[in-house]
Amino acid sequence: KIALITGGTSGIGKACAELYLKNDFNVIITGRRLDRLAEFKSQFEDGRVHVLCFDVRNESQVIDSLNSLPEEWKNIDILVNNAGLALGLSRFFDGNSQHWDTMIDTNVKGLLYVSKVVSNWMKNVQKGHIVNIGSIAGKEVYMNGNVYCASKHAVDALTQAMRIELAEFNVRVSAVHPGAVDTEFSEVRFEGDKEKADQVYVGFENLIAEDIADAVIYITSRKP
Ligand code: NDP
Ligand code: 8X3
Repeated sequence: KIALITGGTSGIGKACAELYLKNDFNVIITGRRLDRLAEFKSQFEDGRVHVLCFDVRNESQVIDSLNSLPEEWKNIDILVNNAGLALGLSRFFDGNSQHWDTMIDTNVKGLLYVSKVVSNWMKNVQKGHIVNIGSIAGKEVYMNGNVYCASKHAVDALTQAMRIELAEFNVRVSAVHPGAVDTEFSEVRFEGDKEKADQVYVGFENLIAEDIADAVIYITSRKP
C-alpha cells in the first residue's frame, strides 16, 4: 500500500510518514526542502520511500511533479494533505497581506491542487482515502488568528465537499483537527523567532506530532 503525505519534511507530516512506514506502507513525501527530503529517504531501505520536491502553491509544479511519479507509485491508497502554515499573529486591520496570500495559497489552494490530481487517480480505481489536516483553528476562531483560522475553516468546508463529491467513487475523506502541536509551526509563524515560538507551548501540555500521526493512522486503518 502507498501513502502520499504532503509537507513530510517536518512535524506532523514527517511523523505520519514514519508511522506509515512502520505499518508496512510505501511512502511518498513532499516538501520544498530537498536536503530534508533526501535525508529522510536515506534512512530507509531502497524502494520504500519516494520523494517529490515542489511548492504546493504552484499548480503547474504540483501537476508536473505528481505526474512524474513512476506508474506503480501513482496507485495511491492514502493521501494526507498536511502541508500548511500560519504566518503572523495580529489583528486583521494590522495584518500583512503577503502573509494572507501565502496562507490561503498554501492551506487552501495547495490542498486543492494536490487533491484534484490524486483524487482523479483514486476515482479511476474506485478506492482511496484522503485525510486533510485541519486545525482547532478551523472549528473555532481565536484572537489574532483571523486569516489562518479562515484558511482552516476552508479546509473543514472542503473536507465536507470532497466527502460528498467522492463518496460514489468509493473514495473516503476525513480530517483531523489538532490543537497546539509542538513542531516547527510556531517558528514558521514568527519567521524564525525561536524565543517567541517557544512561548506558545508554555503553561499547558501540548500535543506532539506523533499524537496526530496516531489519529491519522487510526482513521485510515478502519474497515471500509
Ligand atoms: P511544520 O512547520 O513542522 O511542517 C509544515 C510542513 O508543511 C513542512 O513539511 C513544510 O515543508 C510543508 N510546507 C509548508 N508550506 C509548503 C509549501 N508551500 N509547499 C510545500 N510544502 C509546504 O508544521 P506542522 O507539522 O505543525 O504543520 C503541519 C500541518 O498541521 C499544517 O497544515 C498546520 O496548519 C497543521 N496544524 C498544526 C498545528 C500545530 O499546532 N503545529 C495544529 C493544527 C494543525 P517545506 O518547508 O520543506 O516545504
Ligand atoms: C495550529 C493550532 O491553535 O495554534 O493550527 O492555531 S493553533
